[in-house]
Order: sequence, then structure tokens, then C-alpha cells
Amino acid sequence: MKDQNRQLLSGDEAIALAARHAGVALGTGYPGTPSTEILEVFSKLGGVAQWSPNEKVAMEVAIGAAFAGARALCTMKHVGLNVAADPLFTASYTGVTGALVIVSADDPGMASSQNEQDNRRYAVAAGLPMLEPSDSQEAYDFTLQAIEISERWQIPVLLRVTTRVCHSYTVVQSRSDSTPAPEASFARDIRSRVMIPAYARPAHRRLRKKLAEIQAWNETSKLNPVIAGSPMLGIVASGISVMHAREVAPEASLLKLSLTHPLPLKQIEQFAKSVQRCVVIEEGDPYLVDAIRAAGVRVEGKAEMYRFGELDVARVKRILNYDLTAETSPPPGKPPQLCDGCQYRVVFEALRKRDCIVAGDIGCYTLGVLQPFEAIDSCVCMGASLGVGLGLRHVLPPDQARRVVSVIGDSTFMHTGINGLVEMVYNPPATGHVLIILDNSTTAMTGHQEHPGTGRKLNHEPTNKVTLESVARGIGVERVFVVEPRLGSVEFERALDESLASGELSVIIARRPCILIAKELKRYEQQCECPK
Ligand SMILES: Cc1ncc(C[n+]2csc(CCOP(=O)(O)OP(=O)(O)O)c2C)c(N)n1
Ligand code: SF4
Repeated sequence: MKDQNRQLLSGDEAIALAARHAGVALGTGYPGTPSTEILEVFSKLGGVAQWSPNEKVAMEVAIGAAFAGARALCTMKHVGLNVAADPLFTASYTGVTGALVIVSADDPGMASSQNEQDNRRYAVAAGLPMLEPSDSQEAYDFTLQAIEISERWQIPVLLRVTTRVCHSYTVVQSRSDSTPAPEASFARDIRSRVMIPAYARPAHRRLRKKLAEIQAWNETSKLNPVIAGSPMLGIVASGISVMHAREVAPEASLLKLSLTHPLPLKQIEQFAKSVQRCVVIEEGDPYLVDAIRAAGVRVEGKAEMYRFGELDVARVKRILNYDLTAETSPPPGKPPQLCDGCQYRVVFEALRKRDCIVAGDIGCYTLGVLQPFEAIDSCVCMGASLGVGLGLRHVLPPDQARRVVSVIGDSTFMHTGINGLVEMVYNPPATGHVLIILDNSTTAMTGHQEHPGTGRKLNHEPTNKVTLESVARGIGVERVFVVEPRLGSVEFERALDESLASGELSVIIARRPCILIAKELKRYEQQCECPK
């Protein structure tokens, strides 16, 4: 008979399922590979999930829910945690009344990101317990475990996953024995929740005490099992590296770390002493090895060359064999391209023709950097197109400054572009500035998610719409153009020429839905019975 509780799931799906089983009252986040599917699946399973305009807001909404005693989940990709770092660092002081699980989905190897930062460092810097699953079963189990730790110590917990764990499918046996979710109810606790210095100082001490308690608990918890093997070779690993290590050296003794902050250092020391050679296998930064060595425990790490990109079986074999010879790089694949018929093509052709200096941003449109356009001159992080464009305008000689344009997508504008627009109005460059918002009615890059400008919620049901032109005018830009970038139409080019020549502040909203969601948009419109 088929066991209904056994399913083949990705890590993302497993987190969503566990959150549902644990009665998580609210899931918040902002899309970003490889985390996006968590909230989408959580919503499909009947959970209440919502996209926020950015990760900082998502984190704050989740903190509010956890202050109210509910179980909350907040998801984002690794760079999202930079945006959410401000509330994160103080939420560890305030603590929570219910549970707060923060998923950081890291992207070693940068399959779909602008950097490969290792967010395990955030757990240390912000003072958060951190769990690192190595497959979907653990993604499920550790989500439940994170809720338990969060409720027991009243502290937010970081669930740190990586691309391979998020997107690989393994069997998950689900449980039905998790503790029932508490009802949300407000209990006043001013000293814990209001971080004026007088209350924050003791809060910091409380946090350190909690972490010391969690560390002591972690030393004997079942979360960091030793898999007995040869006394000649011991491996310490966490996350996906556990899988690679098992495959390369099945005979080795293995200390499999799961709660990787605060680390069970006594247990690690004991393990290291029990084997002749002890090697730490970890992807990304030397986080584990640095912490273990700082505690005076002698272990081997990996050579610097293995810090870059994902680990795999072949690379772990090389690490264990002290192999420092050059690695062969895989043959270059076909570079990605804007879709045929993409509405952005017209925009980039026009910018290139005018030799504009383009401060770009992150989204599908970043592909405008590649041939045949090569029409983007910078791309730093989400929302940076405005600030960078303004900086260029401020210092370049006027003949160059007048050619500077910032280009941003609609979702990215809602995310952190709005702040840049406020800066543009507040500190206008002498030559003015031109902002182009590419409004394709979706967050295309991460798989077509909704955002505040689409007028639809995460599950595509209608909601209030934040209109780009109202925002631009409301912030104080007088010259706002709304045009449709279409092949054969001069509308966009005319608005661009007028804006560049004016020497004033201009916003051009280039509005045309992404062709890949044309069908869905029609369906949503038909379903929507509300007045337009
Ligand atoms: C801080 C941060 N969060 C999330 C992401 C993932 N991400 C990159 S671009 C983007 C939004 C793209 O949407 P939009 O600006 O509308 O451009 P489109 O892809 O639709 O052209 C997202 C969510 C990221 N790179 N950085
Ligand atoms: S998905 Fe949409 S926005 Fe992205 S390149 Fe294709 S058509 Fe353009």
C-alpha cells in the first residue's frame, strides 16, 4: 500500500510542506532563485503567503507576526538577507514570542546571482542559531526543528540552504506529531520589543546567554551525528557537502553537523582527536574550519581554489587528495538572450544608437549587456541603477553626464528603486537625469511573480495596485512619460530624446507586458470581476 506520508520533494517543497504541517500562520518573502518556490508551494498547499516589495519589509512583517505569538516563515535568496540585515540584527535582540524561521537560500557558484556570498557568516554576526539541511528530508525536519528552537529560546532561527538542496528531489517522510501552533495574541512586553539603548543593552546580554545555552544543548543534541568509520580519516561536513563526502569516502568517519551556529565545539574536538586525519569539507567560505581552528582544534581545510563555485564529488576527491592542479572548466554553454520579440529589445537598440551611458539593474533586462546590444554599463545590486546613475551624472563632464540613463525593471523599482527616485528628486544633478522603468507587469527573471505594481497577490488574486506613474509624480517628478515600446513605433525614442535634451528630471515608463505571460494575464483579467 502506498504510504501517503512519503513523497519525492525538492528541498524548497519540503520546507513549504513542513511549514504547512507546523501551522505557520504567515509566509513572507521576496522572490529570488533558489528560494522562490518555497512560498509558491506553501500557498498552493493552503498556507497564507505573500510577496513583499523587498526582503526588509518581508522580514519586518514576519517579525510582527512572531511578536504576536504566531509561527512565521520568511524566505529569500542570499543577497536578500543583505537588504533585510537591518531588522535581522535587532530581531535577535528583541527575540520573538512565537516562532520565526528565516530561510536564506544561498547560491554557491552563482547559477543565478550577482555574487556567491556565504550567509553562514550572518548567523554569527547577527547572533542566530542556524540549521543546514543536506537533503529534502532534512529540509523538512529542520524546518520543524527550527520552529521548536525558535519557540523554546524565543529567538529567530536561520535555515540556511543552498541551490542543490533547494532544487534536488529526494524522498521525504512527513510527520503528523508537530506541536500545535499557538493562537496569535498580543502580550505587551515593552522592554523586550522597544530597542532604545536602555532596553537594548540587557537584550544583547540576554541574546548571548541564549546562544550559550543553545551551544551547550547542541553539544549533546542528536542533530550532529557521528557516522562511525575508519579511524584513519575523519570528515567534518554540513549541508550538501555531507552528500559529496559520503560518496567520495564512504569508509571515513563522518561528523555531520546540522546546527552549525553555535557550533558544538567540544564534540568536534573529541571527533578530531579520535581520527588520524581530520578534514573539514565545506562549500564556499572557510566558515567551519575558521571557527574550529579558532577553538584550538587541529583540522585540515580546503585550498583557496575550492572556495569558488559549488563543490561536487570530483572536487571533494581532489580536496582529500591534496590536488592543487588546475581544474578543467566546463565548455561554455550558449549565453542566455532576451527572448525573440521581447519588448526590451527596442529600448536597448535606442540606448545603443544614442551611445547612452547606462546604469543598469537586475532582471531579465540585464541581458541587454550582451550582444547584439551591449547597452548596459553597470549592474551592482537591486535598485542600484538610480544611485549609480546619479553619481555618474554628478561628476562626469556635462557632455558625458547628459548621456547617463538609469534603467530598472518594475519589480526592482518597487523593491529598492523607489528610494533612488527619492534621492533623484532630493539631490538632482545639474544636468537632470533620465530614469527608464521597464514595466512588463511581472517579475520575469525569477519565474514571473507578482509584485505591488501588478495589482495581484502571490496567488494571482486581485489586490490594490501601486501605480508607477502615481509614485513618480507623488515623489515629485514632473516629466513622466508612459509609452509602449514596440517595433515600428517611435513613441519610446521620442520620449527618450525629449528627456535627454531637457536637462531636467524625467521618468519614462516603458510599459508592455512580457510576451511569456500574455495568456496568463488574459486569464487573470477574465477571472477578475472587480471594476477596472
Ligand atoms: C536582493 C535581491 N533579491 C532578489 C533578487 C533576485 N532578483 C533578481 S532581479 C529580480 C527582479 C526582476 O524583476 P523586474 O525588475 O521586474 O525585471 P524583469 O525580470 O521582469 O525584467 C529578482 C527578484 C536579487 N538579485 N537580489
Ligand atoms: S521573459 Fe519576458 S521580459 Fe524576460 S526576456 Fe523574455 S520576453 Fe523579455
